[in-house]
Amino acid sequence: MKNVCAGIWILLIICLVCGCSSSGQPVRDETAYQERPQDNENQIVVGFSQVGSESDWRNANSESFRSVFTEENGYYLVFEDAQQKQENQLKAVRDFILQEVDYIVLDPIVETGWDSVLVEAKDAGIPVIIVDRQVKVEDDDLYTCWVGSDFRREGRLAGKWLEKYLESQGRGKDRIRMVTLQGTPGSSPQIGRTKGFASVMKRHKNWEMLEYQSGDFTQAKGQEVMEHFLKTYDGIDVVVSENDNMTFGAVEAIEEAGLTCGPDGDMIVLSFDAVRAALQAMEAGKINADFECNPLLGSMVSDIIHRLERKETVDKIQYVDEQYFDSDMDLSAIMDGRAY
Ligand code: GZL
Repeated sequence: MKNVCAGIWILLIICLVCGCSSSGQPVRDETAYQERPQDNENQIVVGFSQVGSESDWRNANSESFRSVFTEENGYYLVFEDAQQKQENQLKAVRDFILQEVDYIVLDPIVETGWDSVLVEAKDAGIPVIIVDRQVKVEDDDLYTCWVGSDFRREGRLAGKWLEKYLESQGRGKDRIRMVTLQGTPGSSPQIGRTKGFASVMKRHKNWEMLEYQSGDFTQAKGQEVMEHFLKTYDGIDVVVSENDNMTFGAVEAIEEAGLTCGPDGDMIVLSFDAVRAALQAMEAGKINADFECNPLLGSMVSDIIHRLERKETVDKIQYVDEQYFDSDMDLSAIMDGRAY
């Protein structure tokens, strides 16, 4: 293993001298800075640039890395929370290069803007593994592989579920007025879920998408956007919300407006992620269906790194298994068996 002590100490001294911690700067996860081992030779040093901590999904995703990339498992994890700012991720990757980590793991907040920093990592001979969201780069050889969800499939599944549900309610030919709370603009889950659902919607002339607006995957923004939709449009039939935290905000706004949602409500709510709190909200009758996005990527990435350590090849694209849930299912049994 590359001895990263010198690089890290230089970086730490630079930080101390220039006082680089101010609001909006990358938030270092102090737990990642466990007592630095005298010698990293026996540890695989991994630099992980995480999007932020904007959602329940994100927290489960971060935990899946922290719980796998431990000293006991032979790793030294340098965890950087970018607070949903791409410039913080670019800085984090350059820090990792300075520290001469053995691997860089990047969850890119949006798909574009990564070419130059990935060229720098390649020139430094550091393999980059992309997780969760995807990058759009000129040369796909700039990263070793990608692990995550099929976001378009998630969107298609939501559209197909709605088709069946409306038919079952005798509303297959009704005029259906919809709104969509989108995720972070330009992120793979936003692009994929929007396009996937739209590929089903175009089969239905009676479905009308009144407006798309980004709630940036957060609960607060989701509530704000839903309040705007409720003020602007009468008779919304369906709310498509591209993650559970925006859904929690949307439900708040709907109920504060004196309306109801879910299987017995004024409007149908379709959500994405299927975190525990959302399944509990579904059990309480607030959400009709939730399309899972599996955050448990840590062990998959660790397996990839071990294969790379053994000089084995790895698949370029690796999807995680996912399903969906709706209010007709035995949700308490499902929740008992789930890690998040
Ligand atoms: C999807 C992930 C998204 C989740 C949101 O893989 O990137 O980001 O759907 C999270 O909850 O904020």
